[in-house]
Amino acid sequence: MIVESLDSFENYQLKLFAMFRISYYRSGSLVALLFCSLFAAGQSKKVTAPAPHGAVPSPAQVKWQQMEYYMFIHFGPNTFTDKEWGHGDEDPKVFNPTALDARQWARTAKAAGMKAIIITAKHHDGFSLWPSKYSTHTVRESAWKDGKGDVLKELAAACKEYGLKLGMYLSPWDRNHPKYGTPEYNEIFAKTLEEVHTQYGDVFEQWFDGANGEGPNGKIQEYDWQLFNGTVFKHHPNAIIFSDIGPGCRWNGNENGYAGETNWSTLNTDGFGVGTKAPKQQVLNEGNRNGSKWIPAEADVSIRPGWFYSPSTDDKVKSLLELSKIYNASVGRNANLLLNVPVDRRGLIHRNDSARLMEFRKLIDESFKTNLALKKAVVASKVRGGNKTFAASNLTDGKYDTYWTTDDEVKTGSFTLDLGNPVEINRVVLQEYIPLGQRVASFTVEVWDGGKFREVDRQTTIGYKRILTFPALKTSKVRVNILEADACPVISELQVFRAPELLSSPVISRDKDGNVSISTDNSDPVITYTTDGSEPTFASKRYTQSFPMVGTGTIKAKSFVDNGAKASETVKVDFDVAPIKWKVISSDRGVKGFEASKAIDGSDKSLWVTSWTDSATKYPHEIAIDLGEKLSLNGFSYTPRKDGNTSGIIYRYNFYISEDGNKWTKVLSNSAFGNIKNNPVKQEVKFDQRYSTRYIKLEALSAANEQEHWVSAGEIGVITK
Ligand code: FUL
Ligand code: CA
Repeated sequence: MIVESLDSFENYQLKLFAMFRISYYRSGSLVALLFCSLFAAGQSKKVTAPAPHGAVPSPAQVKWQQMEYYMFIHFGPNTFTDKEWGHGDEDPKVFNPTALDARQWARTAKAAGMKAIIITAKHHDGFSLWPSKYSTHTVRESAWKDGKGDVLKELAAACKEYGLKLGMYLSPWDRNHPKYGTPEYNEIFAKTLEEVHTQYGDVFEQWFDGANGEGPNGKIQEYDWQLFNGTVFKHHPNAIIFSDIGPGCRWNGNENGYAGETNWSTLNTDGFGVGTKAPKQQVLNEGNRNGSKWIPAEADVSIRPGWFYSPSTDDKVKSLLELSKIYNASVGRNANLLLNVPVDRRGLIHRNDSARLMEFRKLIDESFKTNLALKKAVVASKVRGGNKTFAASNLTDGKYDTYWTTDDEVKTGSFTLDLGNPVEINRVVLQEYIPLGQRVASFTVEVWDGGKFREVDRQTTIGYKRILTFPALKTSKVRVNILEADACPVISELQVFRAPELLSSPVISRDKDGNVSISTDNSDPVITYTTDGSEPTFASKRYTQSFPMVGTGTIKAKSFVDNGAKASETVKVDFDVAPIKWKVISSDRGVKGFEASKAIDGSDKSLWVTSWTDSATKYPHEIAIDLGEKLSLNGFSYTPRKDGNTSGIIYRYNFYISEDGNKWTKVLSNSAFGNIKNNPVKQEVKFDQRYSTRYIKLEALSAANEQEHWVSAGEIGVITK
């Protein structure tokens, strides 16, 4: 007989009691005795909680996980020089915010629903946002406040005022420090850390960047992680240390905010290190099932295309839909979300970012405001020891610390939530009780369609929090089946919600001939658009078929359904001249299917790739283009492949112009696309001056993946605006 939940377990005992009473009357004292001992056993049996399974989090890691969402701030000389990776040779005087207000940052983070701020106290350029004794490249040498300012001090005070925790990003890679690349530098870096961990109060997280390149003297540093971690722990024993491999939390393996659909909080670190010695990106993204250490994932992503502020990205702040997808794929996949909001040249968070953050907060609040499962009846196939402490009702009591679980040897099971009358839902949230470890490896969610249960999702891991999203449906019952677990499942919560649904925005594209198409995945939409920069409304021009836009221009489009009652967010695309008359004239033509012409066909999905099998082909690789007419160029763009593969992505390059395609003038020498490997977004490079030219040439000098000898490009374009 299966015991259906605790309630029915109690019924079962009553039934037994009744049964035995009858038997007692029939066959006398023997049965009565038997019954008494059975009943007594059922009553007095002490059912203990499951033992922890595998690696488990420290109490500090549990608290950290419950923070879920906090702010990253990238700020420094790059903010003023429009770079992603500064060289460390910039004049510190460039750092000169005109209206810096750390209270505005903290106020914004708080209002956004975030729990903390992590600041780039020192990025790869070595510039320190505090007057460090161990560097001459700091706020002290800057023009800001006549060298008397201290950004960390102002931020620490602001965080305290707004009840936010403070975290420190410090890059061990230092392109400024003269001692970088010598053993002495490790001591210097440890002293630097010491300043940050002794002068600004509590630090909840220390963020160690894994990037490790050359210093000013061309040498690469061997980092002393034991010394660095030891320094942090000496002053803040409960700090969570982030790096590729923890020990507190791990890099998520990408910079787009998406944790693995399978995401174990455990990781095997033996034999691994940070940077080039890190586990494969997929392993960082998914963790290791039954890994030896508890090192949960943190998903870091920027609200803009780059990590640092640039005026050119003021209109490229991620949409609400993009942010909500990121949230569901990070917090909703057992990772914490570290969302970067770059501070601008005034020293303030730009209104476009803060406005979006407020919309996002509102969406999250509305999505998870009403837990429709709260206090609703839930029945489980099995309950540990039949004991009330572990009853299925714990799944819907709204408390993380109470959970449903089964007997040790029972590793599968199901529980069914009864919502009463059918209600509309589109989110299911599940939480494992992580102080006892992560256990579930496979599960399904089903809904009652009136006649039978229908599967709506099938997934692998749950972890601290799993958010499942699906199109709204009406149901009265939700059943979760745990199909596989490494130990008896221990589930804290089952919650269901009806979140607001956002209409997805249209996608605007243009082909080589300059024809613009707009598409959407919404059913039965009306798409309207404008070409004069104005906001499209339901009454704007309707999109029915593709139309030409061969020169520079801006298109804004929007989808509508329900006769205009519901609208998507607006999408905006700026086009430069279309590559109609362009031709590749270089000899390095790529391999079959990946010809150089694919880099100028208007689509960043088709690729130019040079031979990756023929090791005789080596850098440099070039693409020379005849623009078909003389154009006044302000810069060029390089769109790396976007298929998730970083193979052949260019890092260093020269750029040339020519009147005739024979004699070339180098206008950019040994330049680099900073951070392109981890964040492969479109690179827009501006020249120092305008050049009028008919021919251009991009000469790739090295790949983002050092060992590769080939090159790839999604698209190459020019900037004439
Ligand atoms: C990377 C860095 O190289 C980027 O510039 C950025 O700081 C990102 C968060 O981490 O490793
Ligand atoms: Ca609970």
